[in-house]
Amino acid sequence: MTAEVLVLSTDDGAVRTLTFNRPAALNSFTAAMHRELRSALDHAADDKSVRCLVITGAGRAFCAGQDLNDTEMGDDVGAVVERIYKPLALRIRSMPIPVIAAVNGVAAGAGANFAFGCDLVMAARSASFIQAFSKIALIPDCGGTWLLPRLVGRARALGLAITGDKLPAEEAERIGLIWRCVDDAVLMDQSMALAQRLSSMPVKAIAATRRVLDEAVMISYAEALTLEARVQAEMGHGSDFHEGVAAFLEKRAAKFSDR
Ligand code: T3D
Repeated sequence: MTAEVLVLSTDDGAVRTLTFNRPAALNSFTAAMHRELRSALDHAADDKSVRCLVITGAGRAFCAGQDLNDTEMGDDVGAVVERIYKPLALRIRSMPIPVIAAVNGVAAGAGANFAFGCDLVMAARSASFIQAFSKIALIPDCGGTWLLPRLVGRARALGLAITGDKLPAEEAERIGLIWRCVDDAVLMDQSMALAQRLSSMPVKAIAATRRVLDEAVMISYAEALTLEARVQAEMGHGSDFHEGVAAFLEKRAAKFSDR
């Protein structure tokens, strides 16, 4: 008997799509699914032909967070967060390429915060986001405590985390928690169109933009300006910068290749 693939991977040009594939359990994370996801993310990061990643879920959910039935994880919740969710949150935030979460249905617990850790979140109109942690006497993890207040401010972050109420995708877009809410029927087409567009952009500069924005919220204005100068120097030495300027001056489309 062949084992079921828990994270499907397909390529379309320079765009790789990863699909969580445990629909019967709303794509909740088991230890086995974590192993496949981590391996798939590492492969996408290492594969120079991949220039944008889309992550979505099979069936009616994006991801319902930790699988609460999975015995392989063990009882030590803190150890699971340290060993699994912390590296996952760091991995997604340090990908060398842009990452789009195409949220096709409910995203709960670590499933929601994993999506918020992606660079752009596209969500189907029927999708929703739930900070399910408080319902089981936990705190938001997978980066939620850091991401939520930065995305929507302390009042909304605390409200969402304390109540664990379901936040519809339209409302998530309205309060700035996600990039776009679109009709269910066009979620994948629009996510793929965005991914194709990003894959032809200077992805190294996109990844650097994410890194500097994340660092800038924790340092002073003067330090942020110094950081900008340092990273801009790095970008200025890239062949993408020279190609972008040359393409502009020659009135042609740029062909970016740095990663
Ligand atoms: O070690 C650690 O735990 C630390 C790490 C923590 C990170 C976390 O993510 S903690 C948060 C864990 N997630 C949750 O608490 C969410 C639990 N799920 C729900 O609250 C609901 O399922 C949803 C609101 C997401 C969706 O509700 P609904 O009514 O649309 O679907 P449902 O009927 O509840 O679920 C459908 C099936 O999926 C059902 O199985 P069944 O009865 O058909 O065999 C349900 O048990 C299963 N399922 C959904 N979420 C999970 C799950 N099974 C295991 N774990 C889940 N998280």
